[in-house]
Amino acid sequence: MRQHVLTTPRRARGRLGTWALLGALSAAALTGCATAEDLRGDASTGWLPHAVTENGERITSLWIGAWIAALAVGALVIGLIVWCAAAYRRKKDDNELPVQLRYNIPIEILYTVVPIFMVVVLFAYTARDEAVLLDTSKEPDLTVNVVGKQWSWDFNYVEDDVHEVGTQAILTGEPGAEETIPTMYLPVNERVEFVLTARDVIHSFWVPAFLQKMDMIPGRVNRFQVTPTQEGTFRGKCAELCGAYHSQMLFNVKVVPRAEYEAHVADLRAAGQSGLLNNDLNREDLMDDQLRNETVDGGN
Ligand SMILES: [Cu+2]
Repeated sequence: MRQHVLTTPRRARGRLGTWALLGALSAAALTGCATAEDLRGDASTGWLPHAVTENGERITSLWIGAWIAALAVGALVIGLIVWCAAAYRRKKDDNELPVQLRYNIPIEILYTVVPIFMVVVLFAYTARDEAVLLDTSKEPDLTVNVVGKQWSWDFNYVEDDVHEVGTQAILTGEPGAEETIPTMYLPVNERVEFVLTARDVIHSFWVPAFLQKMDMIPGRVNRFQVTPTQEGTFRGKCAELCGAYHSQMLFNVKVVPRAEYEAHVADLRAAGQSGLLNNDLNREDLMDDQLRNETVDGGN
């Protein structure tokens, strides 16, 4: 009894410590994902981040609809399995094999038609939304050519004819490291077209708060348009494993009033960042040049 009294508090303390550690770990994990505005989703968004673009509502309802359909099908299937196992379980006096059935045409038709119907429904909703999300037929208010490179981002503001060269984030955990991450400025409530290209390998342009991402493929041009509707600073990252420092391929997006955007463009121009960066910086071209030079040298 005495021993019990002695050991209980220690065990309780140990458990408390475990919970505190778990709490601290999950807090660290969660704050790592959250954006500056804390857009963390809840039940109303199906735990997606709260959207900050015009497309957000459409994407969120596609997501929630897909989950409702998946959960309903899951509940039905698991329910049938449990019911089947319970209702047809081996009874006390069952000593023989049950009647063996096969080639039940109605059931075979049912389990062929129902999955096809499910795929058609999911496909139809996805196609309907994708047609809108990937529509680039409207004239954008501004165009930003985002160039992915190992392991950072270049931004070409096409209409304003200025650019920004990003350098890789060195995340030390020290204050000030965040400021070294390239930042894209976008005017609020204006339609922007992202023209996505890559200098070396495949990257993926992802602003989690926009709920959209798209691959950046060397030698190809991908594009999509969004209209940010909420001011703030949002995080961007590469979503395609692209080498050793993929995790530090980060950027920020600042959605600001038009005047602030124009001030930023003026700052870039004042810093001598006029004109657009071109494809000469692409590694493929550099490699081609090197190869050509070597061939020429070899011939001499
Ligand atoms: Cu990348």
